Amino acid sequence: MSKTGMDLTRFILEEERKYPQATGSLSLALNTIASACKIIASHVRMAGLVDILGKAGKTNIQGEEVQKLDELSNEILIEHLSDCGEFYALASEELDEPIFPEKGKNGKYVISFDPLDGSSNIDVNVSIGTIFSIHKKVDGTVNDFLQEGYKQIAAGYVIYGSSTMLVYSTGNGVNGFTLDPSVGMFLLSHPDMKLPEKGKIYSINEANAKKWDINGLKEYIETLKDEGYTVRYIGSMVADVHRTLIKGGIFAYPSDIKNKNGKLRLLYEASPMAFLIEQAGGKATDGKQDILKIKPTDIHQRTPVFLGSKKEIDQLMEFIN
Ligand code: AHM
Ligand code: MG
Repeated sequence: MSKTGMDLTRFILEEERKYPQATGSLSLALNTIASACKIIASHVRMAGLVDILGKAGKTNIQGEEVQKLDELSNEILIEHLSDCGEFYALASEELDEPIFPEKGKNGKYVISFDPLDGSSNIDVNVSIGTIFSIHKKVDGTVNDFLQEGYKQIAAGYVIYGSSTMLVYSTGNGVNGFTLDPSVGMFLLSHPDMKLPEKGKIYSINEANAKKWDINGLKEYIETLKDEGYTVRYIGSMVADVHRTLIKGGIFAYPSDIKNKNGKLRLLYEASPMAFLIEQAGGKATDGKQDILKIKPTDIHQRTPVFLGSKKEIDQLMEFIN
């Protein structure tokens, strides 16, 4: 029977039933993320009214302090994830150090997240998103976060676009759910997402081309042009990766002479997206090795990112290595 239309909570429970030893911890964790992101989505929908209702740092017409949307999203996630008791520790792009919530003392998992990625796009009404990555707690120290991406228990993102979608994987394929705003439920709209073997789009900030320091990268991009590819670059990783997941092709944020490790963060941007792309049949590399094999040394470390359809990534590797 097709599961299309099934609501996320039921889908998560049905997945859990496949594992008789499951305790329900991961299901609660995933449902908590979904709930927090629904609240973030409702704030994102109001973003255009900020000038009317009050600007960040000022008070709104109710006399309340208006927060920046990325800070607000961070607080919403911290509050929900801390309260659910399943997370021993939380690491956020917005925080220098991880948080160890009181209620998560017995939690089995740690989570890294980017609460509102691409937030420079808010002012122009372009899609933004939340990205998350879950690992098992191993020793209760910062090492819990410094595990390779292939050890992720679950990873996903929520895109706040023309509709709000939650896309996630627990290592058993990738499924996408669209928020039905009339009932406030995420419904399965994109079951078992798979990238095409080859796409027609490349996505890279080509304005940086003169600074790229990777031999062969410019030639590779020129070859794609000769082969009839088109370019799409939103500048919002969630949106660019979401399109790549559906239409294939390549998304890249390489290193350059100024940013030796690129711009994107390994733990809560590159690694969860690489997990999803690989689960959907694509590939993800830093140009030398599989992103999921990188052993992190720092919570906020950066990495070059190349991800997408097999054909494009294989061809890229021939050019740059
Ligand atoms: P942010 O976490 O500060 O929002 O920055 C990350 C964003 C990504 O969403 C996007 O892929 C990238 O920055 C775009 O960078 P650029 O404007 O340099 O092309
Ligand atoms: Mg970000």
